[in-house]
Amino acid sequence: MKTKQTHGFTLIELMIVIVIIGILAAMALPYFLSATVKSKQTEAKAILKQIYVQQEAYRQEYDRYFLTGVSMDNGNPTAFSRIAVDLSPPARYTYSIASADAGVSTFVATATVGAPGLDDDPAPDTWVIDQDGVLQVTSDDVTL
Ligand SMILES: [Ca+2]
Repeated sequence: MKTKQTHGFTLIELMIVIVIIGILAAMALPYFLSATVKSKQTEAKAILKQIYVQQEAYRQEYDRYFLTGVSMDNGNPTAFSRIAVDLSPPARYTYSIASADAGVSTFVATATVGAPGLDDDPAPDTWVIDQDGVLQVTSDDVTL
């Protein structure tokens, strides 16, 4: 004699699984978004470190740091080619170099992201590196 068996899941069981998956996805999404923003920040960190290394080389030769009043961005990717730092568009950040003493012994290179921030909010993301190679974030789009 054959008995009739039911296979598969009931609608209630499927609904419970869908709700659990939804809760897990909602919990993971903020971590995923901050991880993508952090990965986008690697552009600024890498180029600022490159600027620092090339500034030290420039200073060895000319006894001062390289300065220009021009920013390096997608519209002007070769503004820093004098110190062999070029931008390959599309870049997310705009880079500038300033000094408190006309480049004699100090400089600060700044990378600022354009609107609308890295994660599509209006928060800016700004990194700086100085003549001592100290790299810091002054406005972090991950936490803003
Ligand atoms: Ca943000």
